[in-house]
Amino acid sequence: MTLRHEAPLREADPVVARLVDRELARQRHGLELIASENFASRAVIDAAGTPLTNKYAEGYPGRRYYGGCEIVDEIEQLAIDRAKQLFGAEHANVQPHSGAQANFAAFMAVLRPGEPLLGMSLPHGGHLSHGASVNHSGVIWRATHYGVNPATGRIDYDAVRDQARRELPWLIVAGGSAYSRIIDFAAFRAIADEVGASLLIDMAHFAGLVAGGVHPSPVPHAHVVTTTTHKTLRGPRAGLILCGTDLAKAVDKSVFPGTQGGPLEHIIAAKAVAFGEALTDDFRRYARQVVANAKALAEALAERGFDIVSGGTDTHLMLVDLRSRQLTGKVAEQILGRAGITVNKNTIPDDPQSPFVTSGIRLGTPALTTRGMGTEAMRRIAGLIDRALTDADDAVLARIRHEVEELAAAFPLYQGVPRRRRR
Ligand code: DSN
Repeated sequence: MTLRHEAPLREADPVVARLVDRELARQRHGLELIASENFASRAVIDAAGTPLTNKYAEGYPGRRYYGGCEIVDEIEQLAIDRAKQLFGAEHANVQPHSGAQANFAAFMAVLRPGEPLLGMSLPHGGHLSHGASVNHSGVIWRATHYGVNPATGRIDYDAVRDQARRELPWLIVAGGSAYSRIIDFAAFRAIADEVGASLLIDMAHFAGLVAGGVHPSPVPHAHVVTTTTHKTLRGPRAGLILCGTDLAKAVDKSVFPGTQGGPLEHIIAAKAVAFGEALTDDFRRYARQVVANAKALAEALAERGFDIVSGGTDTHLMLVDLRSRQLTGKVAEQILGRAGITVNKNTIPDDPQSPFVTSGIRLGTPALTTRGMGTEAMRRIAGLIDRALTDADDAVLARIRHEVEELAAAFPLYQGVPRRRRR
């Protein structure tokens, strides 16, 4: 092996190393309010960056298509066992590379192409992979969508029942990426049972809150539960499927060989680490604080005159309707970005603007809570957001950016990841 092959990134490829440094600095010095992002622990990142990436392991523990899998078998089994314990599930498939991959495999396990599904509409807070027309799920399956009640910003379960009776879907999908209220899983199951549909809950956004015991679990209600592992759950960027033993074989076959080849065992090791972390009391405290912070941020923004869709939040996220401020989501995202506050523009229910412009922004507290911020910091951040969106003058934004950097510095991130010294 050449010396170069053994060299650390900084020496082997300074161009990439410098870009990684710049991204780390961006994460350290700004305020991360994207609701789907978080800061994985050093242990999760370490596990993801291991020589496990070298190993092919198509198949499942004890049933692989390659030799030399005895150690990755133990790793994958550990991840499976921890996922089952964490969520009280009968079966876990830890191989999906992402949430969208998990959804595709789970849909294929319970539906054939062309069959009807009913999911939450993307502009009302659903997800692309739930049958949106621009996603292959909307091409492969006959998808129809329910939304939220425009007056309340909440799911109207009677309206969903009426729609299900009309459409007769074979799969009902609940969960999404911009719905801030606790979903009534029992109501969805009753609707699914009435029309003879399977029920899939995508808990990608709130999985960490379920794990931390501050949000009801969809597992007892759904036939299949899918999730990402990197949002509130704070693991590596990847996916997970949970189901009962009745669907275990169909789900496993649908992930491999149905939709994926070799599993990413380095990421599965990182999932095992994250599931282990999520089983601790520390994580339960973290999940409680995520929700308390979201409520504090939503309340402080509302006090400053911002319209929060549905009037608040039960979870880690909120959707801010900016129409009363005469701002689009696109412009607000850019202004806040200049102040060092990272958010994403987001459609609001029945948005008059296009998805590239939007009338809202989505804010979430998982990442800042990981840094140790509490409700006082949230109130301060609401003030910074208000000032930036009231007067987007360069000098004002520069002053706010300075305050953002001060606040970020008071809650250090990845202190143990210093620049490596040259040998
Ligand atoms: N992109 C994710 C989110 O931001 O919610 C969903 O896939």
